[in-house]
Amino acid sequence: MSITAGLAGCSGGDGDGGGDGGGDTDTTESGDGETDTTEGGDGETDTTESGDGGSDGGDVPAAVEEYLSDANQYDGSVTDMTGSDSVTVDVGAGSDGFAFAPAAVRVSTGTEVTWEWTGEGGSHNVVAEEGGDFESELVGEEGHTFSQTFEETGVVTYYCNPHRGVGMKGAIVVE
Ligand SMILES: [Cu+2]
Repeated sequence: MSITAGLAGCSGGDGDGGGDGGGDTDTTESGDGETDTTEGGDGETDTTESGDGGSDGGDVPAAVEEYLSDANQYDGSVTDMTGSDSVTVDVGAGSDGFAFAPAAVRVSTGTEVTWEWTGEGGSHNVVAEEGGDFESELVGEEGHTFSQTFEETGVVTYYCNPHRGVGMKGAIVVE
């Protein structure tokens, strides 16, 4: 019972409202039980909804959240690119060219990620911080590319060496 109540509380306003209603009509407790069963159905709907919400924001690994807290072009979400064989990340994005875009991407294992230089913001490189071991050339020309294929699940964080201090950082979530 207490576990169910806890879950209902987590699912938000709907759960609370249902709980209150049940409390008012305590006299017919068996009736409440049936109502609760119905609410369980609602709960499933809520679970689906919170799952969607999770993909948008709640699913961001803490390591990504923390690493990108001061990153340019990071809006708090991880761009879902799972299911794509190849994914492109711009190098030199944003108004000043000191950003990776998207700053955070979610990919499936075996995905080839290609960083593509925009030519903006001077010379950049792509250097693994944690979860990977790679370092690209330091170049500024538009159209330069650097690719890595990620075979293992986990979080890979990386940065541009010259612009790390101004927030040119990114992350890849491999799942
Ligand atoms: Cu840079």
